[in-house]
Amino acid sequence: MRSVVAGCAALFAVTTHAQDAPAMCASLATSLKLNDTIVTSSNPVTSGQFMPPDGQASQEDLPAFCRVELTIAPTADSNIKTEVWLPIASWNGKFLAVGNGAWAGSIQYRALANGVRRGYATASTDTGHTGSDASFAIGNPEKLIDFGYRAVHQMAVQGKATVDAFYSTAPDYSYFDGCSGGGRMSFMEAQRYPDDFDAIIAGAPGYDRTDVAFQTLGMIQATHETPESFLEREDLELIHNAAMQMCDARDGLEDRLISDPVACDFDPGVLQCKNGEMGACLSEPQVTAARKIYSTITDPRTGEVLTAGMEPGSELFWERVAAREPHQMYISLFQHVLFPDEDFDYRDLSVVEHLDYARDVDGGVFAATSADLEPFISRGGRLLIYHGWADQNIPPVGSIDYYEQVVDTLGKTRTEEGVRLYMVPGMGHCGGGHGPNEFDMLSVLEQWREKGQRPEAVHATQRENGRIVRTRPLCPYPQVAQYNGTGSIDEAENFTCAAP
Ligand SMILES: [Ca+2]
Repeated sequence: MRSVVAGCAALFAVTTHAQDAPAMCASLATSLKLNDTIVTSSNPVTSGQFMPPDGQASQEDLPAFCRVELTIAPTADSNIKTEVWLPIASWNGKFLAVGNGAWAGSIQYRALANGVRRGYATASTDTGHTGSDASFAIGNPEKLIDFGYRAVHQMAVQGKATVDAFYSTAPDYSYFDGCSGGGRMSFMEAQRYPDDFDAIIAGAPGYDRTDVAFQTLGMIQATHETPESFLEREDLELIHNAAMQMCDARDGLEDRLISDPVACDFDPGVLQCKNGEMGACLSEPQVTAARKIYSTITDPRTGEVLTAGMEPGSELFWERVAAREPHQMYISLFQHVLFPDEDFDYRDLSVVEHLDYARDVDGGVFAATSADLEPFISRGGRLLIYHGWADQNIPPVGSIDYYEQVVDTLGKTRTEEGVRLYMVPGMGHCGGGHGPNEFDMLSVLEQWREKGQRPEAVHATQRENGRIVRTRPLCPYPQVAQYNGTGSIDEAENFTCAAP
């Protein structure tokens, strides 16, 4: 009987809230009191279209929501812009915060829109600066810390308080979803602030940006070693086709996907031109450059592996890192943060000369490398990691390395309780590529955290020109999708997740 009464009261409260919500939303501008935070504005937004103020793409088909703009300043040098979008009639009772790629520097309006469409009270932050490189960091150490980890934590704390103030109740669950730089934020939250979120998605986590920068800039060093070293688009296609030819069938099925690239030891030396051969072959300097891109990068003084290289199947994306000019995100790390010196030339970068210094300056501001997730998991925290095998920006094996470190630290049972890793064959950096790359990890995460259903196979879809051309299960590491032997190889139901 009590539950029926409580249910009626809750229904009444929600109905009343929807009617009063626009006025309630506007009043937050003066009534909402948050630590170290100014409520810049609070306005109801009617359903339909929202045009972001900074030139980002218009967002359509939105429900009515309350748009709260916060300026958070935990230090005198801080200026953390954060928006919280609160669905007025369609709230699902949950809070979702979203991450940013690269150096952040802008509110993620598309992700905010996606969140409120699905019913979440959704938050995004610019992490304390505007602009897409790290020049903000020069002379602003507190802003660097805001970017490194403090802004996302503040977004979690102030965002949840905003939810509580608007709906008069705390969210039932709080989630974080980020990819690339956002995946680094995901790791940072799970490691540093285990109370902020109930469960977290980390896509292509760039959790060790400083070490990876040596690898990524090492790739462009390799393709500029000599004038003959450069790999043109047709060379990348040549290498890609040879890698696919050798590695595709190794996983037991010829399907233009390499399900376990690490198991295929492809050597681009097979493409080296022989005795005056021209055309579809590589020069010796090109072979050397390609080998370096596939290789792990190590500290020659100690033999320590900094990070793995690229995997067979990723070659068509190499022109983003081994291009004419260095990858802006990674060169900005050295030019604006670590040295800083705007004239710093990537050709001068050396592990022996610069690694210790760079790690020292990083000092954990960027590096989210702690494998001790016990505080997070012991309060029910769940971490779902995914990474495309054809990622060119962040070596995919890094995600496996981290998973294994957690296993070493917490044991297999505890790790499986709180962490799941999905390697995605053929997918590039946070998407794209030539494999099934559409999947709904947020729903998977919710089933896990809220219903206790540990994720197994995750349904993934591949489209070409809007049409579904293939479905395939993604499998929790170390399992891979294996063909059952009958039926279409383009349909997920004909595959089973099993150990390779
Ligand atoms: Ca295959």
